[in-house]
Amino acid sequence: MRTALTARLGLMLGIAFSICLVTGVLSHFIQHPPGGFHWPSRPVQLYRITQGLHVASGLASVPLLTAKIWSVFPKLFTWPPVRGLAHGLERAAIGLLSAAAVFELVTGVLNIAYWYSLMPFGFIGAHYWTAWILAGALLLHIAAKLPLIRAALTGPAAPDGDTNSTAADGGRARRGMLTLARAAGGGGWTRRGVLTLTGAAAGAVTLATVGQTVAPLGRVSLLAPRLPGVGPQGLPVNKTAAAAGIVRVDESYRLQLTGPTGRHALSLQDLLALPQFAAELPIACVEGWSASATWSGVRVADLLRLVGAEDPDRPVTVESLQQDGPYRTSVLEPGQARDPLTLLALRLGGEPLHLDHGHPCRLIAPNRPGVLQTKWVAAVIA
Ligand SMILES: Nc1nc2c(c(=O)[nH]1)N[C@H]1C(S)=C(S)[C@@H](COP(=O)(O)O)O[C@H]1N2
Ligand SMILES: [Mo]
Repeated sequence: MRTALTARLGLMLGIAFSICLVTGVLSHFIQHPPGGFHWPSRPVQLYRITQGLHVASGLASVPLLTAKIWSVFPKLFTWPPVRGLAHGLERAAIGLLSAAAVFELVTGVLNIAYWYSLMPFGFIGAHYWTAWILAGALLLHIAAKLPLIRAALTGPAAPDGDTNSTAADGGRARRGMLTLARAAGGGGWTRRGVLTLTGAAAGAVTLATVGQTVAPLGRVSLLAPRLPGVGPQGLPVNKTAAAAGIVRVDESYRLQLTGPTGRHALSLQDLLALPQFAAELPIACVEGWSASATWSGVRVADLLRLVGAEDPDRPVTVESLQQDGPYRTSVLEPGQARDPLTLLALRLGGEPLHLDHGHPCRLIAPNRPGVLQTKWVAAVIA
């Protein structure tokens, strides 16, 4: 039963990893766009969905990977460890695959939990490049095991699960493996039992965390570090004003607006005197949570018109009062900058912005990662 079990777990894990890879690479490209890559400003909720899938599929993979490694555990001790070049390469790919998979899941969970102190390396680069190593090793592994996988998923269930053993395995390896398989807990467990338990564990992990994005499930999401609705003005805060070094914003505040036909320095009163628009838009944080809110303020497109930046190909840079830190500036693609829902928000839920949410004003745009929704905006440059 073991090979069939391993193949089924592998299939589930392959699906979860594929969703995780595609949504993760997409998120990376949106934040670090390679030449020629464009991300539209609609549908409004698209990034929220892709990033929610990234986090959910990654977390559901934790019990799947645990069960998969458990199911092949005895094979780690087969003898001899390497039988020729092809077999040696195949085993090296499995070693790389397991190490990369464990690394991705551990760093992903640490990221969601904000435990950066446990990662003495750049999280973004390490998590991104290891994903490609994982994808490569996974393809090699699937190619090497294809005949076996096909037999295990389609053929009749083998009574003892050693369809993997060929005559070349030799009696000793085979007996050793079977003994270890039983010792490692293989005996007494049916395939259905293990699959049910693993599925239940994956479901429990999902329920315990998905509330950080799906608000009605917040009550059962005991493991979610952030919940929609919890925070100042009913919205979580990712970086507080104090953490960003913003102590106080006073009457002397001016938004510096720069474009082809000139510069303006706008006070908060000036901004409030411009036409105000409302938009229901989510903050979709790459660290796993998302929450929708009602924002109102000035359209960025209207500000651009004030300084002659109507040119639809002109990108826009937004800078924060924050002095340093990777997220003190962000760039709006030309189309996103001119979307009527893209606001310099002055209000949240009808009240002036809380300092932690970016008072006196913050960027909020549709279909955009949270890290690019710059708070405490000091300058808009087109
Ligand atoms: N200036 C500045 N803006 C920022 C950040 C930051 O560190 N500095 N963090 C971003 C991140 S990671 C997120 S998820 C959102 C969260 O907005 P909120 O704290 O108002 O919910 O703000 C973004 N804006
Ligand atoms: Mo974020």
